[in-house]
Amino acid sequence: MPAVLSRPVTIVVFGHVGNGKSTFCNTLIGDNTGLSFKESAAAAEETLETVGKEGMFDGVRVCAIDTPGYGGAEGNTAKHIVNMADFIIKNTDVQVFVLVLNYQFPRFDEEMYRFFQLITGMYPGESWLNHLAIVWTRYYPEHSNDEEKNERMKTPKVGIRTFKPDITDDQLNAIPQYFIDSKDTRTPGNPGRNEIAHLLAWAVTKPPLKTLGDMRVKKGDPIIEKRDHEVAGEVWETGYHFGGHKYPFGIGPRAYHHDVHQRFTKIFEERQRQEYTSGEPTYTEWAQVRTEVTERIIHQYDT
Ligand SMILES: Nc1nc2c(ncn2[C@@H]2O[C@H](COP(=O)(O)OP(=O)(O)OP(=O)(O)O)[C@@H](O)[C@H]2O)c(=O)[nH]1
Ligand SMILES: [Mg+2]
Repeated sequence: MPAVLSRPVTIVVFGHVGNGKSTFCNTLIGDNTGLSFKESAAAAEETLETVGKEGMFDGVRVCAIDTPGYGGAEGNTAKHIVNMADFIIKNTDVQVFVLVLNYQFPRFDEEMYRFFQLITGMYPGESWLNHLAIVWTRYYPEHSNDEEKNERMKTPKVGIRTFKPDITDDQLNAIPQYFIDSKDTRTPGNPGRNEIAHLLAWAVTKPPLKTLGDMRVKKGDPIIEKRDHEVAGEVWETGYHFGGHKYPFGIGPRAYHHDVHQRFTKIFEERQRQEYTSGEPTYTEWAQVRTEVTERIIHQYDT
């Protein structure tokens, strides 16, 4: 057996919630049942713990480390991220990081920058970006073309340049990008498998990244310290209700027996305020959480 196979190629898989990290990890370790790493069902059942598992992909030993996705509803609290950082820091075999992006919904946002900062903080003496690859999931070749593919490939480049403005074009172009549809990559002969084989051939050449060993996530790392809700206030709407329809007050048919004055209160609550150990708080978008309706009969007709 070649020396290179005596230990598994060790890969950390990260990216936004639901982009297909766990599914990809299962493919990487040759688990066609999809049971090794918990894949989310239609609605959501996210990976919350960082887990590493070993298996084989076409004769290559692989250790895949699955992480909780960024941007989860509430699962991704500081606790899970600290766990993940701890797990990765202690694993001195990590060779490469794979960022999983969704071909159907490309994005590289602020949350991603924090993840990049976090990883940068783990490998102080290393240019870990040389150990980074991109895997695009939900890539359906029959519904795409080269132009679109090239557009997609710019997304992480633009993002990474924003994160690290002094990165050169050559460095950015050296970050390999692969395209798969995880629904098919478990079928032998699928082009996605070829992409993964290329990814592994690249990963195998990367020596393990050197961490600071038992380094703890230090103050100044972008870890969420505090998270709380802020309430924006309330928006009031009054209306008139008849036969299941709503009309602005004063317009609409008169009810046969009674008019009902209905007051809708839309409560625009909740944006989340997050405070990082490193500095400024950030906010999520305002989200409307509920509508309250109160009713009062304002006129009772004689029958
Ligand atoms: N068609 C298609 N579906 C995919 C692909 N990758 C993932 N999915 C589906 O997307 C859903 C989410 O996949 P997961 O692997 O659980 O995603 P995840 O990134 O691990 O999600 P979290 O753990 O919640 O962050 C599952 O229903 C997968 O079957 C893909 O390449 N093509
Ligand atoms: Mg998952």
